[in-house]
Amino acid sequence: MRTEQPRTIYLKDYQAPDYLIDETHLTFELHEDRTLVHAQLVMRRNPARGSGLPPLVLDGQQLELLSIRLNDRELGAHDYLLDDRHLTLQPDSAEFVIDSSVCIHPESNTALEGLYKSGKMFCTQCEAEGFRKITYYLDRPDVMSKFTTTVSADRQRYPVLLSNGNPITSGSEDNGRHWATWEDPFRKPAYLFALVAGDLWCVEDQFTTMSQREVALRIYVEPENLDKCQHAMDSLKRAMRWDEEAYGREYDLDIFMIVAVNDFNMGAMENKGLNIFNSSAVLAKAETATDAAHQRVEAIVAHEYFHNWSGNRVTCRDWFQLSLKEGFTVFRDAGFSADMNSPTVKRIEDVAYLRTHQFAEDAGPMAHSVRPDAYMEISNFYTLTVYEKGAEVVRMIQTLLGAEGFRKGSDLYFQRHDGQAVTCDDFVKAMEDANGVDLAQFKRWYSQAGTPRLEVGSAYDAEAKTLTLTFRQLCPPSPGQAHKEPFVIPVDLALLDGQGRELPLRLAGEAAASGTSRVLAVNEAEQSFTFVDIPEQPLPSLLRGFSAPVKLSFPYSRDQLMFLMQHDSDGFNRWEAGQQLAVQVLQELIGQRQRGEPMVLDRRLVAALKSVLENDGLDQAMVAEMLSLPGEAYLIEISEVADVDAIHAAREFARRELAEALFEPLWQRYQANRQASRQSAYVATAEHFARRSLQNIALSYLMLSEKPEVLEAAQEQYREADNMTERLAALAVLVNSPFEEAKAEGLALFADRFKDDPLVMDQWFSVQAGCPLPGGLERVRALMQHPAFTIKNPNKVRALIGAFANQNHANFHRDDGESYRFLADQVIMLNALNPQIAARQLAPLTRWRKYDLSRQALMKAELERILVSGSLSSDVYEVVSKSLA
Ligand code: 0A1
Ligand code: ZN
Repeated sequence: MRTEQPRTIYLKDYQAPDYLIDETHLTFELHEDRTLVHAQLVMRRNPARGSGLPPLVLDGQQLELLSIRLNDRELGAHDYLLDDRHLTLQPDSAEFVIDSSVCIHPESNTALEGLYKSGKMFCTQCEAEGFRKITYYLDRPDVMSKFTTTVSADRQRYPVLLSNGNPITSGSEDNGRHWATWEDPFRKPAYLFALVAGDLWCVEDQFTTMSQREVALRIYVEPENLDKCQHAMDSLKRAMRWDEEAYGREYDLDIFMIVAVNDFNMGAMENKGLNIFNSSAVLAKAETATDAAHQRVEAIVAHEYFHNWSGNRVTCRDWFQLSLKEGFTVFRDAGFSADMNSPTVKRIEDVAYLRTHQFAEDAGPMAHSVRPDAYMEISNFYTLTVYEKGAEVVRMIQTLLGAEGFRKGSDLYFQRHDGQAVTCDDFVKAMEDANGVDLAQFKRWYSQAGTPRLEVGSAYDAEAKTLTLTFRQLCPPSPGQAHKEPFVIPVDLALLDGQGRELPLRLAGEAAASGTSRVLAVNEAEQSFTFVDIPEQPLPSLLRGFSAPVKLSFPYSRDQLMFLMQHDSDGFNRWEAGQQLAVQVLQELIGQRQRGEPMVLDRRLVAALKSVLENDGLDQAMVAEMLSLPGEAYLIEISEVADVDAIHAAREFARRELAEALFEPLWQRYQANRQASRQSAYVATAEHFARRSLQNIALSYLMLSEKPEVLEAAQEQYREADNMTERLAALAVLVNSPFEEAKAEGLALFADRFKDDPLVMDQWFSVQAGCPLPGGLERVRALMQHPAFTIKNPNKVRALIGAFANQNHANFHRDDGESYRFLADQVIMLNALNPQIAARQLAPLTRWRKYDLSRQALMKAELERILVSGSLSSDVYEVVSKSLA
């Protein structure tokens, strides 16, 4: 916490460290009321920085210094400078050893950064700058050191003592305490350090690597969760095999451990050999976790595992390079999930998420490039832009180079930079060198923020049999970047004839046609491409698979979109055509509503979804995706000024009309799938996910009919389901329905059954927080008093406050501003407890420019109130001040 304004750190100021730390020897004495940390650092002058001996400036925060030695000399207060962020001393030789002892207080650490307690266990979170809350250190990712760690604690309370690397020795003391020493043979930055101590049980397995080494796999949990680890373990083994096959990456230690903790700011953390997970990202079994949760566990387990190469073996030089590891690793985990499930469905989900949330970030006051060039608080830059857009940038490189060229590039990258801390430029350079290409212009994706718009026009010349596509790209200004240079935009496309067949593609000037789909690299502000030998006016299928993170516009008519929905050979674009059709129809309804006219649904949307529902040849997951109307958040994102009430009313109206018109086919699909669910036990496979997702979306439409047979079906599904996917979906439709009695009964039964399972109670909170019926704020306030709620647990905050502010648009944007006031109150409270979570919960208020003037004023007033509310963390200060600027 601070009163002065936080400093801005700039990429252009980067300098290599003055000193290096070759070895780090840590000893932790864990006690209930304090922890003693002794650190021995074997250091030397960085030869790359010249020969003099500048002062050594160690990072350290919230540490009580007990003693410090330089070589064998105990230093007194006059030998060093100490402030609340640094300890500065003067080395007298190029090689030296520092010994420090500090006292810290994990037992009262509510920020969950550094060493803290989650329930009864000790654990750490050091990325990005948490290690400086553990000991005095050069806490920056380009300082890599070999760590040995000894942990000592009470044997009864903390029978399990873990750290990175391999266990070396352990022993007991007479006083009821015991200790263990771990050694990590790989040099690593401090942000990858981890320690865990607790009464943990583990599920064990083994993996044989591609060079036949045996690796012990362990997932540590509290005893009540032992039965929820199998899915994560299976996912881990699949991920290890996949990384060998897809990237040639083998695991490198003899043991790989995952620990589940209940209190965690993010999803999980890739600490070397000792991944620490938010329990929500590792625990899953049919009865307590939905299909979506199972898929999230599979993806996050893989993500953290993949970091062992993209992040740990090759790490970041500085935090501006965060996307080097995060964008690449998200890209890698997406490839894995695509291969394990349905690639098209995975792509649809990722794109829907990106367009709704990352595009909004890119258009807001916190917009930044994939490689930012300035920050106040690095924790604020674990963003959708760095992660999700960063992954899109890597994906575009692959699209431009082809799968083989990309693999050559990644092989070169890992080989060239193993053991180093490098930059996004180094990554791109490896791609260039392995393929003999120049990606200089492409690199603007790393430095320019904002979402480019790509406007495409087409002109068919029937006489010359040519089709000319004209591309115009423009990227709106973003904070600090008024003008943007043209991007390289890979546009994957095909041209479809009247039967929906792909035409052979030959560009003017080319000797012969090659293939029926191809990638054009659009790299100028305005540019045309002419295809020859085109026998009839074709319909272009553009940006297939969403080949670039841009806002595409092409003047498709609704009939053309319906044609693409049926015929496009690119599955993603079939879905996309349906979404665009729905957007057009919904925007028309929104307009009618705003003008006070009766809303009239374009029946073409009904016809289109009817044929989707009746198409037995379509993958059920695709049917479910195509039935899902664009979400309110997406409709808000694409509005100039978002009229939340009209958006909500129009979408609900469309859903009701569709439910009525399509009742029969929905009911058939529902019953067939529910029947199949009844007949087979739960399995977490793509086919079963697909079946249940169609079943549940059908139920949510059917329920709008308010017919007694549907209510009965929902209640039956709720009571009889053997899995959380069906049970929660049934609860959600009850909660969102007018059947007060059924709703109250469902909620009470659920809470009673799952009151002791915090992750299930999170889902119970979320379903209610997201309910758009009037009175949402009052319901959320009441739920905050529920015994299962605590503001100190980030999952609870996200489940209740986050779900309300981010998903319940109708209630969050009520016109008296009371929900804004509520959110600001929570942010002020969280600021003192957990700044990272406080800053994240703020996001919906920062989007004030999207709304009408009256709401803008109300939202800004709350931001201003936060700004003057007292000692703000750098996390909250940065977000509030930038969003008011
Ligand atoms: N590197 C982790 C994410 C992570 C980042 C910061 C954290 O604490 C502030 C925790 C986790 C990942 O990408 O999975
Ligand atoms: Zn990551």
